[in-house]
Amino acid sequence: MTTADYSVKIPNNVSLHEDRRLQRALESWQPNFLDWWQQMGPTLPTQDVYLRTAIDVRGDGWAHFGYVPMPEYRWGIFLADRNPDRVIAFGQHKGEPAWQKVPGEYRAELRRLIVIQGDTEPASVEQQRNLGLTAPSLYDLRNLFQVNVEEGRHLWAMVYLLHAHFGRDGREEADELLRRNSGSQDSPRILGAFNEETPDWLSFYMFTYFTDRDGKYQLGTLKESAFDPLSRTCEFMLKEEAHHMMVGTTGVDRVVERTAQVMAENDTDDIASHGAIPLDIIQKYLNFHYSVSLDLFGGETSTNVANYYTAGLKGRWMEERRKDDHALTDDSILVDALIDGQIGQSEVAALTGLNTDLRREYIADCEGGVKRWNRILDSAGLSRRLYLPHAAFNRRVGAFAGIEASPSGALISTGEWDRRKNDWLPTEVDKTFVRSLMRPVYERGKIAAWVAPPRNGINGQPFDYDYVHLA
Ligand code: BYC
Repeated sequence: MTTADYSVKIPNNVSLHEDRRLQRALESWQPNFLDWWQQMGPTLPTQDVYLRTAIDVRGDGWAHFGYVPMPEYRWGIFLADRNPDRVIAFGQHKGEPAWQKVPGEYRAELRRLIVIQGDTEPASVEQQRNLGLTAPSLYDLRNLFQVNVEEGRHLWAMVYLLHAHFGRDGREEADELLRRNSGSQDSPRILGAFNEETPDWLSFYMFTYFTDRDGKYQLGTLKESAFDPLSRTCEFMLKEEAHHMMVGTTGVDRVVERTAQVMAENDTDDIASHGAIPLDIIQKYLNFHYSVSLDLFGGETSTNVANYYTAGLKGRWMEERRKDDHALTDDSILVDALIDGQIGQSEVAALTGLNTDLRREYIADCEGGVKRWNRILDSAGLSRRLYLPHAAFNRRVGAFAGIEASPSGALISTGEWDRRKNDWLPTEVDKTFVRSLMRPVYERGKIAAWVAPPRNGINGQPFDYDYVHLA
């Protein structure tokens, strides 16, 4: 079944009505979710928003556009089509049929992976809840809300798995996903980056570029999972994720474009007084979001990831395209490490280095963004360039958690870090300046002065379309 049934309380393409117990359990979670959305979701009141809703997982069905009052958005459960012949592609169960049920021996690990994934989704909605109050255009406002409702749906995706496959402890975990909150002292979100603030739109574009991109890569590895319902859920989530990538990539493009334009027009780097964001501040935001996102991949070496892989729970990015034995028991990999107190590399078993493997794929992808942004600077006739800081810079997880390094990768003392970190990471003054530019522009076809308009609208609509009707 691919078409979603929208005549029921919880739209779904998983024949929920055939399992009354599960249906009732999810229906009793639903009001808690809606309460959470009411309390922790977007704060700007709206009448309706031009949103995409999935009605079918195939063809164009997943991208059905129309005006929707936000509280009436139909969050549902959608899994990509099942391939009845699917076999496990890696690890010790390679070649066996994919699992439709959770094997008892892997229950705790699978639950942990699903909970960590699920925890990030509502966290990002919480982080972004006030951004509507300062949206630079109706187009951006609509994109923000699209990202928010889809993160809400991704939470539903994980909660469905917890309810359907993990019994009572799954239901308890689903409740906990609504209880933890981003930045909370008592019950914070699980991963570091999801407790940081997203207080302005430059942070939002950087977050959707760098942190959502971690989501793309992690979902890509879970899509390989031997546990077929997880794989099918992630496959569908990845389709929606592409829009979030677009928001980040073109968002940073547009900030850089406007900055470059104002720099070129005024022949100066010092453009704050002209109402645009100086390149130095853009670089500092990039340094911050990139480094906290690198932390999301876990340690350079990890026995957790080795066990996940061997068990078939979490694969590699593009597992099936890799030309090796998909077991990796005899292979090795060079990973970043501290060697005699110096930044270097060491050779470890390929299995324990799998977080590094994924992080490398991610870094190569991030380099694509920097190239784009530098092309924009180049076309404006400017010689300045943006760059990705070294992997050892500002790390709190993994091999470099205990040391300090400059963006170019020089090992430095804590004293030097304290003296120089304001040159590399956004300061309170930088953040206050960026916030001072964040005044809402809600008029059709208008845009704030610190960001260029997009090249294309949404779903073939023009930029000046009335994407959002405010309350
Ligand atoms: N913060 O063995 P290690 C997304 C913990 S984003 C705090 O190296 P492992 C999205 C770790 O849990 C994608 N703690 O880690 C984006 C472990 O704890 P225990 C989210 C951290 O397990 C934007 C200990 O440190 N999905 O979808 O190999 C908007 C030792 O670590 C952090 C996933 O992450 C951290 N950054 O790898 C919306 C996929 N890093 O076991 C959505 C599921 C590590 O000692 N998660 N720790 O208590 C995983 O695959 C893995 O758990 C991790 C960590 C990649 C997160």
